[in-house]
Amino acid sequence: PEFDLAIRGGTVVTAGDTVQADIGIRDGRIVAVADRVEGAAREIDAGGLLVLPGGIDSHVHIAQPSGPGIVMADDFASATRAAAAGGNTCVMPFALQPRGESLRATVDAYRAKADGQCLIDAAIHLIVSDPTDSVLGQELPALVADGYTSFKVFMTYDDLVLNDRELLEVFAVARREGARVMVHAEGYDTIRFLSEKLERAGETRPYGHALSRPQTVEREAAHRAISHAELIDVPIVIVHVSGNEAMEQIAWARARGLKIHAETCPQYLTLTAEDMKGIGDPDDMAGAKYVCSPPPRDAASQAAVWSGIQRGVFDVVSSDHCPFRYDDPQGKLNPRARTSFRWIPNGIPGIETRLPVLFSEGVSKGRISLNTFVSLTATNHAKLYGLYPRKGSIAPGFDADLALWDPNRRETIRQEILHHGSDYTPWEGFAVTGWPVMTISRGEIVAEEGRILGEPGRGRIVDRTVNPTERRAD
Ligand code: DUC
Ligand code: ZN
Ligand code: ZN
Ligand code: ZN
Repeated sequence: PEFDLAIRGGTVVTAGDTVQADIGIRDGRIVAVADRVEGAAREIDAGGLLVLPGGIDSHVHIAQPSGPGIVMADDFASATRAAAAGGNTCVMPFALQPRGESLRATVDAYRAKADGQCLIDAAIHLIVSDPTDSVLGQELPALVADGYTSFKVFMTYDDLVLNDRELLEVFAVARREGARVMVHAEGYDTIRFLSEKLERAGETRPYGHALSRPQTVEREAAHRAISHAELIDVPIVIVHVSGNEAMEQIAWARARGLKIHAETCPQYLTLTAEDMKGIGDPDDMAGAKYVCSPPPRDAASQAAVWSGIQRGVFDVVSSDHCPFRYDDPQGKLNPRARTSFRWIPNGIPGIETRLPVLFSEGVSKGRISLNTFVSLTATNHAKLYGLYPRKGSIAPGFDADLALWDPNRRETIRQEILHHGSDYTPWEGFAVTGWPVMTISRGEIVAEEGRILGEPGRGRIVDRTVNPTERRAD
């Protein structure tokens, strides 16, 4: 047969188009998008379904070191299973450099953790925590050349924070090598000042986390990162933008002609700081289930972020999946967590719920078009991080990474239907309209109706190349 697989009768959606078409797949790639595709070894009837590019989640944390006594709830096997069940075909986790270690050793060890585990494809970002001369001068350039073309820097956390000088040095390397920098914009000193003040006042419950990181903390850091990016003349991505304050800085920067990209996440569209109060839950630590950074804000911020999505402020919506177990001494309820919010590990699971939550709240509720959904969840991730034109759209030559959606299916998100390693979901009981019913990775069905198919280890680690036009001399 001419094709290994044909997807027939569906509505094919890309960032630019919505058409009735069949898709022909051979050797894991899309080879035809046409009125009628015939002559396939196997056919899937997509009548009544949407056929979307598989989700790309360019901001997830998997098996990442998280401090003494704390263990992340997902390894590559469970994270990629959960991602596939949630309509994704590619995830981008971070290899985190512990201070004092070489980045190359970090990357090698992280790749070994992924080896033989992945159900779907993954591309690896770096986290630079120790920009020594050899990291800046040799390791980073060599790693970029080897396909690790993006790195994240942090403006807070004891073990990760870079000072302004260090941020500038890393930005300069990114400019020279054509790499993409992601910035966690929250100001370290202000958070310390507020945290200690809250602790002295006895405000140690999970909700103190929100009080310790108000929007000014995020806005100030966003402005500082933008100023550094302007000085170095390098584009940056401000990740996990939570509300209007940081958005205003981004709009201000763009009005100056600066290339600032932005990411937000479902938690900033659907959760609020109030959730960290754990109201209605007899367990007085329940608010810890929602502790993530930046913290979700309030209804006005949710509206601002929606408006930003509609106005094109945001390139991508990622999950920032950063899973810990709740009822676990190595997770949210570690022995120190009750003494202060400061010891609650920051992060929430969301790799499997990102797409259904955004589809339902965005597309089903009429806030965004299907095409915008595809841009925000797949195409722009691929473009921003060097996976395009291999992934992120539906056209001949692209990997056959697809998600078949039933736009009318009603589901209620519950922990018991999810595949992640966490023991809870922040979206427990959240009702959605629209659901991914089949996920296809390079032409192979990897998830169908919540069942996982396909062997762990079939997923590949994707190396990327920098766009030569992004490389610039000093
Ligand atoms: N930043 C992230 O990007 N993820 C989880 C925690 C954090 O601070
Ligand atoms: Zn972050
Ligand atoms: Zn952009
Ligand atoms: Zn993150």
